[in-house]
Amino acid sequence: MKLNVWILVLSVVCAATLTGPATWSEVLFYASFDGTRDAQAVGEGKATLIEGGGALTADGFGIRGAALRSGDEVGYLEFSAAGNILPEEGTIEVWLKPEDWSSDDGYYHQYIDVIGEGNIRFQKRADTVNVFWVKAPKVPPPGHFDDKYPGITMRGYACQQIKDKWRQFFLIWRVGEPLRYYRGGPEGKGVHDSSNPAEPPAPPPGKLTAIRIGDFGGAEGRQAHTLIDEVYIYDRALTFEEAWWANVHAKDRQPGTDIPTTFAEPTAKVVPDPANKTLVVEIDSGDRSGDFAGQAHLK
Ligand SMILES: [Ca+2]
Repeated sequence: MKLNVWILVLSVVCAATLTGPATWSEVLFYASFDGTRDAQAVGEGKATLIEGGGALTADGFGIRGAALRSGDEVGYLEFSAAGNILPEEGTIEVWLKPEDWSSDDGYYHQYIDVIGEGNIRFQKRADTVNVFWVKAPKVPPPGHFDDKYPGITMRGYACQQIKDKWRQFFLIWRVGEPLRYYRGGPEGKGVHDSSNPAEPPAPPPGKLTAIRIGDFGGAEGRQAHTLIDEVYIYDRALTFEEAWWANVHAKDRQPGTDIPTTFAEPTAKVVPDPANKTLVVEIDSGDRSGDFAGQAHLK
């Protein structure tokens, strides 16, 4: 009886955490590359073909359906930034698979480059390091990921791109806060947080004009190709738990839609722990903004 009371009380507390104002909004931009290089977008999302504009793979060669094949002599895609990305805050979610190279190939690979007055960029450096940065207008590009000066925040991460392996990346920025960087694999087992909370806060990048997606920026002599699929740009900085959900459901979510508001329902269950002669009440508040979950032990 006492146990039931506890469950009831805890459940009420958990439900109460979900009654705040909803902040969910929408996906600003989505490209599946399933039969088209155009994107589904709220802004001016049509692809502008640059240098050939990439090619579409056969259906089934993407992480889901077909993918964009980009790289040397194939080109990349350019989309308008108008309405498709917000400079102040957002998340870019993208799957990448090196077709014919691995991280130690000695070349730059520029995958996402949002250009304008400032810059939001995700690339692999020649020295195998992945870099994600947000740069203010009129600030020079960094020469190394360890460079620290006003107007730019960035982070270098051990690049784990391996030939023929899909990897998912979440590039998350909010002006005034450190960048966040999560990555996951095709097994759908969630994401790893490779962020560094000690990084300087992201500067305002100013007006952004174009979103470039592909594999470009390599030096002369590079012969590299990369498959790209399921590109989402959100109007907000995703939480770790939202990114986790997006990885787990990469292949079965409704295409182009936001993470469901119900993805984190509150739960409470009682689990016997005979070894310790204890009942454990496992609580998950469902609050994915603060990551509250815990256990209450009743003896
Ligand atoms: Ca696809």
